[in-house]
Amino acid sequence: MEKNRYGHILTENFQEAVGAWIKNYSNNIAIIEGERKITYRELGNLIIRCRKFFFEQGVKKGDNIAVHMGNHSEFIMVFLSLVTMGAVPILILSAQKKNEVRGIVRVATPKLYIYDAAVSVLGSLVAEGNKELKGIEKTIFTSMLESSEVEKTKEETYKEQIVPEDLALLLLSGGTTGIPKLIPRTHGDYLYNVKRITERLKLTQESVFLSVLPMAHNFALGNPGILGTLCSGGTVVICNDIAAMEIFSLIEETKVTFTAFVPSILKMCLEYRILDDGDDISSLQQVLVGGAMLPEETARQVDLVLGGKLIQVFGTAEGLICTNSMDDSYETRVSCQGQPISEYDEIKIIDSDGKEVAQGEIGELIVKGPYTIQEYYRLLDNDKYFNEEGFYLSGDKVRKLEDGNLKVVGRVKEQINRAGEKIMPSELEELIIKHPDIMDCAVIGIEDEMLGNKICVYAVARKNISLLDIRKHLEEAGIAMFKLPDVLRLVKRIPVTAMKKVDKEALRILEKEHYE
Ligand code: J2J
Repeated sequence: MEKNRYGHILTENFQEAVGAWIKNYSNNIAIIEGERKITYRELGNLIIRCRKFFFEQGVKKGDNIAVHMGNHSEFIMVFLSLVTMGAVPILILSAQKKNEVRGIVRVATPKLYIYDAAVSVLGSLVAEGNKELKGIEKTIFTSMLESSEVEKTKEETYKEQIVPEDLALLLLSGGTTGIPKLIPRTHGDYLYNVKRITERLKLTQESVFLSVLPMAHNFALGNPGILGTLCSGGTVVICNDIAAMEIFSLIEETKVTFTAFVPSILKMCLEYRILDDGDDISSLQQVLVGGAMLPEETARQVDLVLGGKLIQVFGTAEGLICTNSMDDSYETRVSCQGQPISEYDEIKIIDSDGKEVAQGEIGELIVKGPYTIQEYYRLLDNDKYFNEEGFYLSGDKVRKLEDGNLKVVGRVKEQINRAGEKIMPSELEELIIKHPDIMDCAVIGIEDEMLGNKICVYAVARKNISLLDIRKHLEEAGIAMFKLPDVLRLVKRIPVTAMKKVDKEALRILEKEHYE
């Protein structure tokens, strides 16, 4: 049913699409990595070579292939080779470790595991004689791709027909607990998603994208990221060292026009730039920021300090993407995450009984649409995440503003219930970060027999600061008494996930292990 409904817009597949990019932009530079510049024509040849190698390894259409690599041009070759032959890459973040890999392998039973020098997880799993790895026939270290003898096979002999409904890739869910869930994205839906956000952000052949975030993540890969840049004939510049100095020098050297950050990386860049504005970053037009709550205080600095326009992206690997538009006013861009990229995205904001909330009220965002999944891959308890009508329950609390833009206020599960009063951590975090002695903070609810939840602030401070100081600061900001924090924990740093998002689950565990 649903396939038919969106059939008229989900028309593409990677085999034809990538072929067209290479043909249309053959002399443009597709990738810059250090001193190396790769044209689209060269990229095309590298993909053919890589595909032949995979074919010789017995890879066929429909095979799952674990890809566990850092930010290097080989990642792009491997990804494009696999999807153009109909094989299905499982994109594992390089920072993911044994436990996660083991869980993913168990569910997806990949035929090959491809890894590079940035990860060495499999080596240690093999050494342990791990049962879960029995399903994997082969492991491939990326240097094998370069040195292989692959000239014999004729490309045409294994060109399988691919249709838009075919599975193209498996992304990992952004959850911070346990084993990530696998997100099945099809050729048609993923390319539609890439195309819509590329149009929204008006990318062209002149676009130069600095890829800082892990390429295996949906944001850097396809929103618009690497694939949006390549489908526009632009250039992807690879950054494999997440350090502000490296980021700014690459922007100057390669005249980067846009990049994508999570808030923690943005903050690092802002702090650096305020101290050292030596690099010429005048080419920068757009700074995309998403993945986690961005305090307005930080958002307001972007245009001023970095010169490019802040574009907020509220995205999910499950599908739905909302983002600001280039023509949105400054006030809009700093205060919300804009609108869905497709007019076919059906969004509802519901209360805890599942009823839609009144305009302007906060509720949980649920969504159905042409590029949003209706089930996770091989998951038994899919019912937990989708309703009977096929809506994906995002677990995010949002508010629809009067102009139709969406504003994310936090995760449903993060809401603190203190003696019946409901508090969203983001409201406190936004205010606490304005305190001159606070460098970073995260608020969580901790269990309390009397109150249900207590409000606990984790903070990185410039100097010794007390709970009383924080409460005073919040009172001066005019906040309700019941929202004043009960506990302050000063820490050296706030823990982050493999995607460098604040890891509240890690804070909850820390709280249990250290303070209970
Ligand atoms: C607050 N929370 C946000 C935002 C995502 C582009 C950008 C991000 C992702 C991503 C992505 C947020 N403000 N601006 O895939 O293509 C939180 C929400 C959401 C979850 C999804 C993309 N943007 N989030 O972050 O699948 O809680 O995708 O449900 O990793 O991140 O995480 P993930």
